[in-house]
Amino acid sequence: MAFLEYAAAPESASILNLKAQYGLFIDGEFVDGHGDVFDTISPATEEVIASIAQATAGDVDVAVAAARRAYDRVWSRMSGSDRGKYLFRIARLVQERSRELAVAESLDNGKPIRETRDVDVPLVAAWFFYYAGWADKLEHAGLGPNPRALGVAAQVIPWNFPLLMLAWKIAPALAAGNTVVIKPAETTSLTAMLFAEILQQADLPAGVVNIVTGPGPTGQALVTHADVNKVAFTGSTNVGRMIARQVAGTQKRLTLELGGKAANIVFDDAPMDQAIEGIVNGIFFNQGHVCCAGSRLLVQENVHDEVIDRLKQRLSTLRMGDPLDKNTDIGAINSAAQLERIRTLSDTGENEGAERWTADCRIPDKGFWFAPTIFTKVSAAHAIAREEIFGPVLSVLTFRTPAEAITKANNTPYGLSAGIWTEKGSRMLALVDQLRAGVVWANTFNRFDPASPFGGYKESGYGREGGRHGLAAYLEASGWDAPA
Ligand code: TAP
Repeated sequence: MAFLEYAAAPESASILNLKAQYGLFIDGEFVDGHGDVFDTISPATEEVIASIAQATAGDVDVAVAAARRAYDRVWSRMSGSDRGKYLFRIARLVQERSRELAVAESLDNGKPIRETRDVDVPLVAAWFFYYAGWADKLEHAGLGPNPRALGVAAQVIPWNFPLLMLAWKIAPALAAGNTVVIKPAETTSLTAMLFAEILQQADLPAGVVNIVTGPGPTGQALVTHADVNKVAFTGSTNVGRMIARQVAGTQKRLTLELGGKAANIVFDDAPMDQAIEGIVNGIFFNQGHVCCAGSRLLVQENVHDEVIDRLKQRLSTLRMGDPLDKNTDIGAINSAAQLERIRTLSDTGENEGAERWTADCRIPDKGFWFAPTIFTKVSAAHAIAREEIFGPVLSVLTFRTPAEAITKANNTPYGLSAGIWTEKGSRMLALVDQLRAGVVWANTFNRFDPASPFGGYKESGYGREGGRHGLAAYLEASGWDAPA
């Protein structure tokens, strides 16, 4: 059955009022910068959306100096309640411009408009509302009686949730009293530019947030800058390792949110209708470009065939196609490079002996697409069971006993998240204690809330984002009593 459809660009794109070219956002203004420009394209059509400035090391210098000035002269002297007012204002402006932000994010990233409209953008607003509430209550965060801001925070984010990752970084940093220089990923800088417009609308004092666009070396210039007090990085484990080496022995504090290879564990007593939806959401939400994606399905042996049959049926009803069409379930892969990585790892899976299933589909001529894929007969030694694919590819392994499920789930260098599907509350609690994962979902998956801390164990990084734990990353705290 053919389930992939690609519609012509719908009208929703017309609500955007984009500029042909975006500069850097430094000291409250868009400036040209001293580097080249690069094109940001729609991954669904490969059409150029806008061109964006590439910050040089000199531009990064200017941005850090602006953030330092804003910290010394304005932000560090402002009361928490006044800082909170700015954050509330930003949250409300995000809500006001939510439709536009959702369309721009889908256009630039390739993710379906239903997700940007219902998940990404509402969560961006929720993050600013949540941390706005903390700005005048820091002494109650359990971080000691008089927690102080660190100073200038350098933040580098990936392309999979461009605006949401920006909110996860900027909201707690500002609430805690820091100023920011942030670098979005090269392929998804567009919504950061719209966010800069929102900062101007909110009258945020100049220099409190600065946005430097460009590729990896721009990020490197930022995180290695001598006048930065804090580095917060979300991205691949390899780049995270490099940054940790560069930051070691300096004044900078560091938090890392890195990769994952989560186990989604389905027991034979699971509420099966919910579990099937949870597996689909776990790995096919956002085309699998999710650090906490449930990319390893661990299914109890006696229900393996039933689960796989039902999954195939469910996937055959999904629509892959135009990200701006609200009937689309699965959008485009973010870049040609990421598509190549997904293809290579999937081919390796097949060559190593796993069984590949892909639903019948028609792939558009233009753009970057990868049909949802399931691999069965996967063993723990296979590359597709070990390496993060970061795409719509599910690797299925089996287990017989809970102990075997735990062993297999923990058999990964990563430790970001995990899922459990069972009717037994006692089993959930026992497993949660034994799973080496920062977040464990039970009978649900991919749920996010600003009040809930998120972060990894092992090679998935360190530090937590979200909740009052997330404030700790941006405060010099004394008398820290670890929040329960
Ligand atoms: P990376 O290649 O690591 O890129 C992340 C960011 O770092 C991008 O802005 C990138 O710039 C920049 N960068 C690249 N080289 C750098 C360097 N030497 N110094 C400083 N910055 C540098 O990862 P990605 O491909 O964008 O994202 C996918 C990875 O991120 C996956 O492994 C995924 O699991 C992880 N991720 C983790 C989380 C959490 S919360 N744990 C969330 C999302 C993604 P350019 O993109 O412009 O090159």
